[in-house]
Amino acid sequence: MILYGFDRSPPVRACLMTLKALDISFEFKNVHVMNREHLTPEFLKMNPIHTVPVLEDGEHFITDSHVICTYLVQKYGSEKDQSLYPKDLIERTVVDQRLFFDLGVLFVRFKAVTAHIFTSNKTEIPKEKFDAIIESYDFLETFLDVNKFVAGKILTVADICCMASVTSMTFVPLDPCRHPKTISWFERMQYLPFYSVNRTGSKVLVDFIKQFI
Ligand SMILES: N[C@@H](CCC(=O)N[C@@H](CS)C(=O)NCC(=O)O)C(=O)O
Repeated sequence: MILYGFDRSPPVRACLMTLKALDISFEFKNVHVMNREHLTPEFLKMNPIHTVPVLEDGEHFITDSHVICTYLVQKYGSEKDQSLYPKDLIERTVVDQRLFFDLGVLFVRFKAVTAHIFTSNKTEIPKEKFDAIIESYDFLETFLDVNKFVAGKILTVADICCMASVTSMTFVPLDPCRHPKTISWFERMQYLPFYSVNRTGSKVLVDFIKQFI
């Protein structure tokens, strides 16, 4: 099995954490987006929409981190690991909702900042983009106000995907008065054994973004 990506990318780190949580061995092939390595004919054959991560498993190429993480649990997770993507329809639907929340809200608001940095010729990042990130923290806080994890009482791939995004957005700090439950979740997640593979890439990315703030 091969994972293509680079560790500054939040979705790639979500897959790295899931692979580690499941104790799966794999090969990591660096595809550096900043060097446009995702636009080569070979990469476009694997993923025509030219995003990382891509997972190669046998003859299959699987794209989108959320899909990759749920695929990995279902195909390679032990019986105990299945709780990361519960089989119960309602529990799974809540996990899916949070995965789509990461895909459509957290990651999009993160990407609005990086897109500005890369396309605006270094002009100031508009305040609305930071406000949108704070609002996405508010949404997370409502999920975590009723449950210890983002999709319920137990850890799931939704926590892993959301964590990869939130650690990439810490150039906008969580507010202890406004987001106490999110801060507590954030701290707890960092103690989990698989978290180590998220650390370096997220720090390099956040330090890079901070230069523009
Ligand atoms: N929803 C996708 C988003 C992937 C994504 O946008 N990755 C960025 C890197 S963080 C990328 O590959 N950008 C290059 C491009 O869109 O051309 C996922 O979760 O895998």
